[in-house]
Amino acid sequence: YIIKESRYSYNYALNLIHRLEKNQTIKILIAEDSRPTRTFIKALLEKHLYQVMEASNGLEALDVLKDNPDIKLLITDYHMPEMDGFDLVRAIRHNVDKSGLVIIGLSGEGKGSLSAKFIKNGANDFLQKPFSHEELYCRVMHNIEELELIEQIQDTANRDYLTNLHNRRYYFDKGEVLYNNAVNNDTPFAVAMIDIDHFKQINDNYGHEAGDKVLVFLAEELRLAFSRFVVARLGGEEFSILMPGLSNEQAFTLLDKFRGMASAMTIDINADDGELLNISLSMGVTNYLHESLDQQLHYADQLLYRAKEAGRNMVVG
Ligand code: GH3
Ligand code: MG
Ligand code: MG
Ligand code: MG
Ligand code: MG
Repeated sequence: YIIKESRYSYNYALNLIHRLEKNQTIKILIAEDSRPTRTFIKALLEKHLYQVMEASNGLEALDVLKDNPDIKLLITDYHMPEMDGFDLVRAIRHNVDKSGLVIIGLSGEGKGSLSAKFIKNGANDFLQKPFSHEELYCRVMHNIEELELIEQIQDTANRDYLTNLHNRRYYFDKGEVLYNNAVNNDTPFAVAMIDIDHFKQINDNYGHEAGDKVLVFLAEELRLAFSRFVVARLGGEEFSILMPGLSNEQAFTLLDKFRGMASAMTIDINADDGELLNISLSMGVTNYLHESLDQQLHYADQLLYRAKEAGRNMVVG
C-alpha cells in the first residue's frame, strides 16, 4: 500500500510509515454543505489513514471542534448555510491560533479572491475547486508537517537541554495557570524545592561530566516518580515539583519516600575504577498559598535552606 501511494513523494511514504509505526491517527474535520464533495474528500483522506469527521455548516463545525479538541486540521468550504467559512475561521481564531489548528479554505471555481480572503481571515492555506487528489494530499500533508514542526520547536523551547525535564519557562507558564486554579477553587497546591547535597564536591572529585550524569540520572528518576506532576529543573542542581491537589502532608510523604530512595541509589558515572556514586537530597515543601507562585517558591526555598542547616538529606515542610 505504502509503495503504491509513495508515487506522491518519498517524504510522503516516510510520513505514512512513521504514522503507522506510532499507530497515530490524525483527526481532520471537513465543513462542507455539499454532501457529495464531503464524501469525496473524506474517502480520499481515509485512504491515507486520516480519521475524518464531518460538519455540514459552520455552527456544526464549531460544535464538533468543541467536542474534539484533538482535531488537527479543518478543511472548510466558503458557502454554507447557518455560518459560512469566513465566519467560521474568524470564530475559531478568536481562541485558537494557526499552530493550534490548521485551517484550509476551499474556494469555488473561478473565485480567486476568496482564497486571499480565507488567508486574511486566519486560514493557513487554501485549495481552489476543482482540485486533484495530489493537490489535496500535498496541502494536507504539508500543513500537518508544518504543525508538527512547530509543536517540536515549542516542546524544545520548554525543556532543559541537559535533562530534558521542563525548564523555568514552562514551569512558570504552566505554574501560573495551576496556581490561579488553586486560588480560584480554594484547593491545595504543594510546591517543592529539591537540591542535591554537596553537589560541588561531585564536580570537584569526579569532573563536570560525572556531575552531568548525576543530573541526568536524577532527572529521570524524578520524572518517573512524579509523572503526575510538573517536574522542572530550575537551574544547576535545583529542581522543583508542582503538586496541585496535594495537602502538605501528602506531598511531604511522597517527597520523603523519594528522598529515602534517592539516598539508597547508586549512580554509575563510568569512573575508571568502576566506582558508583551516592547522593542525597534536601527539600523544602509548602502548600500554603502565598500571594504568588513566586512567593510560594521562595518560601519553599527557605524551608530547603533549613533542611540544609539541619544536616541535609531531609525534607522540611
Ligand atoms: P549544598 O549541599 O549546600 O547544596 O552544596 P552544593 O555543593 O550542592 O551547592 P553549591 O550551590 O555550592 O554548588 C552547586 C554546584 O552545582 C556548583 C556548580 O558548579 C554545579 N552545577 C551547576 N549546574 C551544573 C551543571 O549543569 N552540570 C554540573 N556538572 N554541575 C553544575
Ligand atoms: Mg458550499
Ligand atoms: Mg547552594
Ligand atoms: Mg546543592
Ligand atoms: Mg543549589
